[in-house]
Amino acid sequence: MAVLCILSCIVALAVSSMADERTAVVTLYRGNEVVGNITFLQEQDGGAVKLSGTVSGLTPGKHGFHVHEKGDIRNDCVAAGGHFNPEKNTHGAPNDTERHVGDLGNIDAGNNGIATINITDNVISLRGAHSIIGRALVVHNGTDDLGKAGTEESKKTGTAGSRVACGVIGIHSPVTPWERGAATTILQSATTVVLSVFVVSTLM
Ligand SMILES: [Cu+2]
Ligand SMILES: [Zn+2]
Repeated sequence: MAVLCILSCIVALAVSSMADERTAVVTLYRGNEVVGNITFLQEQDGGAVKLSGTVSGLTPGKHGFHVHEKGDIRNDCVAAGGHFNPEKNTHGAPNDTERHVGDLGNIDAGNNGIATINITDNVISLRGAHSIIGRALVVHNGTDDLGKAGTEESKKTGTAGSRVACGVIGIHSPVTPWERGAATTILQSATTVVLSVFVVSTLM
């Protein structure tokens, strides 16, 4: 019976952690041209989000990289509005305690104009109040000064200049509805445990 219980718990844990994993995706455009693709992975609720992908066609060097508040990329990304800032903080670096949720710092393009993105961030999320789903990812022409230049503009935008590429962050997986009530989630977990006990006992 103890073995049965351990086995079913392992199955239940595996199933529920798989159910918690979410991925989002963004295709970045410069005008009509696709210049980048970035994937966002959040393995569990409240966990860090890992960004991976590339952006091409950039001038060599650092480029400001933020989540902006609106999923509207018209007018060369200007319609995306300001940095996603639900906590009404001042602009900062990714590792600062005082930062916009959307502040992802800079990406660095090589001499070939390609930036490889490999970022882990603990503030953006694929769920809840910090969810970036449906908002815009923007790459700037200039370097984000991370709010340290001592000007009003620096504390607001990082003085990163014009917007050279952007795209709307969307759901990739799972394809089932992402926002459910807590009751549904608890019911689902309970169903998973009951089902796995049933499956394991059938197997034995
Ligand atoms: Cu920006
Ligand atoms: Zn900001």
